[in-house]
Amino acid sequence: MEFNKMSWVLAFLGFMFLGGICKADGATHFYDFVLKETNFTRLCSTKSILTVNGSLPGPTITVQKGDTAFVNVHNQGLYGLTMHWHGVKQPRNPWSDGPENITQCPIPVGTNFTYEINFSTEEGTLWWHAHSDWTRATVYGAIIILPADNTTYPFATPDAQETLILGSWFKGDVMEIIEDALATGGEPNISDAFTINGQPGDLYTCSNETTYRWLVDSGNTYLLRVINAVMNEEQFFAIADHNLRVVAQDAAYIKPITTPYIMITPGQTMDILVTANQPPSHYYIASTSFVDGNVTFNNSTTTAILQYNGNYSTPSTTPFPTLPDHDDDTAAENFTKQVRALASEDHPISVPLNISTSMYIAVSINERICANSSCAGPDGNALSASLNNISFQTPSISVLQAYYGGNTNGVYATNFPDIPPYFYNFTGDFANNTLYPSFGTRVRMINYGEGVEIVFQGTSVIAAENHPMHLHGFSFYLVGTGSGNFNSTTSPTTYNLVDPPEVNTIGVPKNGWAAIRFVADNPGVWFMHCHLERHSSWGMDTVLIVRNGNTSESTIRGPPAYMPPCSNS
Ligand SMILES: *[C@@H]1O[C@H](CO)[C@@H](O)[C@H](O)[C@H]1NC(C)=O
Ligand SMILES: *[C@@H]1O[C@H](CO)[C@@H](O)[C@H](O)[C@H]1NC(C)=O
Ligand SMILES: *[C@@H]1O[C@H](CO)[C@@H](O)[C@H](O)[C@H]1NC(C)=O
Ligand SMILES: *[C@@H]1O[C@H](CO)[C@@H](O)[C@H](O)[C@H]1NC(C)=O
Ligand SMILES: *[C@@H]1O[C@H](CO)[C@@H](O)[C@H](O)[C@H]1NC(C)=O
Ligand SMILES: *[C@@H]1O[C@H](CO)[C@@H](O)[C@H](O)[C@H]1NC(C)=O
Ligand SMILES: *[C@@H]1O[C@H](CO)[C@@H](O)[C@H](O)[C@H]1NC(C)=O
Ligand SMILES: *[C@@H]1O[C@H](CO)[C@@H](O)[C@H](O)[C@H]1NC(C)=O
Ligand SMILES: *[C@@H]1O[C@H](CO)[C@@H](O)[C@H](O)[C@H]1NC(C)=O
Ligand SMILES: *[C@@H]1O[C@H](CO)[C@@H](O)[C@H](O)[C@H]1NC(C)=O
Ligand SMILES: *[C@@H]1O[C@H](CO)[C@@H](O)[C@H](O)[C@H]1NC(C)=O
Ligand SMILES: *[C@@H]1O[C@H](CO)[C@@H](O)[C@H](O)[C@H]1NC(C)=O
Ligand SMILES: [Cu+2]
Repeated sequence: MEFNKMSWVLAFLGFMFLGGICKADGATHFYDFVLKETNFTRLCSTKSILTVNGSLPGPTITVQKGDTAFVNVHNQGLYGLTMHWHGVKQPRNPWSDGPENITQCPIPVGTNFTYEINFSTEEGTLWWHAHSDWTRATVYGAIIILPADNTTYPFATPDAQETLILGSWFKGDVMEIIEDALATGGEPNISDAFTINGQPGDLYTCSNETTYRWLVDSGNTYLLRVINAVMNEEQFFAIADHNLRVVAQDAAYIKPITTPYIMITPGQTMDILVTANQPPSHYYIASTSFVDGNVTFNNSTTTAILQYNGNYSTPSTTPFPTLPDHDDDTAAENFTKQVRALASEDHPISVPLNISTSMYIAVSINERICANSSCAGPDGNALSASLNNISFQTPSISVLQAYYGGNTNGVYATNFPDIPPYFYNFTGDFANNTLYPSFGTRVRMINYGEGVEIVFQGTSVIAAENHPMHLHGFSFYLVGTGSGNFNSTTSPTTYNLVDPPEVNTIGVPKNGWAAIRFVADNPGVWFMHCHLERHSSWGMDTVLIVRNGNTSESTIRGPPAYMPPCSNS
């Protein structure tokens, strides 16, 4: 299929006129993504899934730091949906950020929408995924951001690169799975496999012929990009007999960590140096879930094979890496506590020290009361989830459209609370009044330029577990984590304000807290949510709206000439 080059020219001109500025540096890239149903065979059966261009994972977007990419998404699927460029800050440009009915309405079937992806400070690995219901289960791919011209990696240039994307495979239809779960109020079905680059691997039935193989040359050092696109479980990941040297997380460099395994939450990306320094052979690469809550989860293990090139006899047994137990908090923490920003002269950081906006957000699983205990969740109620006891309701007109047009009535309210409604021992026996949230579309308005601190407080309501919180429009500094309740006097004394990692997704420890900081220097409408998909579906979400500053450079851009329509606008 040929796409009209004229539409690219028009999109580009629109960008020049409406965007105002066109950066002198930075190249422009154009991609066409065709969303369509495609048959895939996995786990002994064939089913039709939504893909980009028929591939799983979808196409890789490769740019250099500071570039711009235009992605024209042609929806030839069965339902409307949106796309998101996870971890790309999109300065002043929420129009292309993507979460459904937050920054845009779905792209209707049979139409196209061009996203403009503005790369700024990001360098390393990010990813893209659909951002409508559970469509991201099959609609995802890598974003590789290479150093800008005349700059290099802060380590010896690797001999070659490789990308491994961790995913979930469901035998059923993902849209039906979440619809059914929301209708009954119970837990959605767990996935049937985890995958590496779309393949379950040798430990699943009918999968060993297609196990993903990464071919390496003895002696080479590779830059391995690992992306966690799994739907509902955090992951441990390791390669047999090969240490991992982690050098970046969420497209920002860190002080190198040498480790036998990593813990990576859905939404996170890690850049890892791997040297092929073992006897030429085959070695298993494996990934399995890290879930520390009393919840049902997929406990299976996906594998790929690291296979050395050359002449040697195929080993009779392939070494398998040691992965921590599924609920091993200590192992997860041992890794994540080591992560510190590189914070070098070439890659400086700037941690906000003056905080003018503080929020303390309780993160909970809840119940929605069902008449006659008729639902399939605990106590005959429906499962739900909340931030500060507000369970987020997705509007049917985009929050951005309402905000920009000044017509917010009935779309959202600006009273998202800065503190939980009740203070109690959040990590102890939960109070009954926190079990049932209220429901609404409440956002937090933030003035341009504020120094913002958000402390996420994990709670034990229904089931304490680690939650990967993700913020759109920003990367932020993870200045502290701890167990138990956050104490506003003692906890901040433990902060790392020297070299905290600059990330876009963090695991809030089970029955613990995590503190993040950022400067609100990106005007727009920015979704904030748990990246465990079922929690987000249950309402563990909110929206931060950063107001315009006083200059054109601190003002949200105008909308592109065409935005997908909201059906009742
Ligand atoms: C996707 O497929 C379309 C139609 O075949 C093609 O024009 C486009 O270049 C493909 N995109 C990528 C990123 O491969
Ligand atoms: C997918 O498979 C189904 C059932 O096997 C078949 O009816 C359908 O035509 C296939 N679709 C495509 C696009 O090949
Ligand atoms: C994309 O959509 C625009 C307007 O929405 C339309 O003018 C154009 O023809 C479409 N292009 C393709 C290739 O479908
Ligand atoms: C990179 O360096 C070359 C040679 O020094 C110079 O001509 C070019 O302008 C530089 N490019 C950038 C983007 O700075
Ligand atoms: C896959 O497993 C089958 C059955 O155990 C075996 O016969 C076959 O050789 C295996 N294929 C590969 C590529 O390992
Ligand atoms: C785990 O959850 C189940 C219900 O989902 C409950 O019956 C059980 O008591 C819980 N176990 C613990 C240790 O909390
Ligand atoms: C994995 O989960 C299944 C249920 O889904 C359970 O039967 C099995 O015992 C679990 N295995 C391990 C090792 O936890
Ligand atoms: C975590 O680190 C501590 C101290 O370095 C060590 O004693 C412990 O064995 C580690 N635990 C795991 C599960 O790696
Ligand atoms: C988004 O809004 C549209 C109407 O514009 C509605 O059809 C759709 O269901 C909404 N999506 C969600 C996730 O609520
Ligand atoms: C909160 O509850 C936990 C678990 O019961 C307990 O260990 C902790 O001491 C309690 N904290 C306070 C401040 O009471
Ligand atoms: C909590 O409150 C609800 C509604 O008021 C009530 O039905 C339920 O029995 C209470 N549960 C406990 C454990 O107190
Ligand atoms: C915070 O810690 C201080 C010092 O240990 C203590 O006096 C205070 O009671 C704690 N505050 C809360 C809310 O637990
Ligand atoms: Cu969560």
